[in-house]
Amino acid sequence: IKRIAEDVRTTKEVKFHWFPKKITELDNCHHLVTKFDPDLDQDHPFCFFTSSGEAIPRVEYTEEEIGTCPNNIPQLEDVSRFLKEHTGFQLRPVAGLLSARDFLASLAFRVFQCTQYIRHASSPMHSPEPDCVHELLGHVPMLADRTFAQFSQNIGLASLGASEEDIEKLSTLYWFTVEFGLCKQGDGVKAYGAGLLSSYGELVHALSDEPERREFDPQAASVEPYQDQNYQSVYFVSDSFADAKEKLRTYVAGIKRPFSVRFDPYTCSIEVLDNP
Ligand code: NLE
Ligand code: FE2
Repeated sequence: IKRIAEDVRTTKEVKFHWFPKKITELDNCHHLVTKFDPDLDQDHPFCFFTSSGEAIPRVEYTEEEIGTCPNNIPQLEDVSRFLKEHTGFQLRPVAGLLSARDFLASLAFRVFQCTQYIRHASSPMHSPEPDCVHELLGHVPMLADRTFAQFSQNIGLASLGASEEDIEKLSTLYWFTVEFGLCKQGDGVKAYGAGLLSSYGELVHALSDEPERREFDPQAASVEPYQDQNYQSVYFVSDSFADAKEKLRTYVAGIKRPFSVRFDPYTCSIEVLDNP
């Protein structure tokens, strides 16, 4: 195995998509697909991506916004510090929905790009777009679990330099696990997907008799059509996080890339290795 050149090309001149190799290069990974609708009475400027190391600016939420959550809305900076102590994941603020490639790339560095605005008080039970209720009630508790954190990072690592087609599959896989996954626990089935944990409406639906529930299979989940405006009609059920991680490993091994990647936790950077 030898290290390959900085511009990441193989000797056969196969080109592939640029990807960040250092955590600071995530500053180039904040391309928004949609922006939060600014007509929802926003007088605080929600911040965009900040360079690594900078504290996440605090937001003063209005009384109506605080009323959507009980008591208070935690600040991303405080939550990020907590998470970093537990699994090394940290949060970065982002102003809307990111491109799948950019979002997944950040996971490779254990960075979770997180919205800071809150859904409108008139629809607390479900929001089609991510907001801080979704991030804080849905993603953050899960990212504090070691196995789950590793699972999330592994999806990110698999996405680096991947083809458009594989990015689409990996983000669909992410959708049916990290966002809308179910998992067996004892004799029951529980939700672990963030989109369920932050939406009381969909949580009840997911565990009712209405939708179809299938055993988790990454190959199938990566091509299953999904619903991003309404409740899902299909959910995938994992045996355990460890089992999901194992299945993901097999799936990822089947993705063709002319190189392999390894995360170096000492430098928070990606080592790119030529395939033997
Ligand atoms: N539907 C979720 C919620 O209401 O919190 C958000 C999903 C974001 C992908
Ligand atoms: Fe999410």
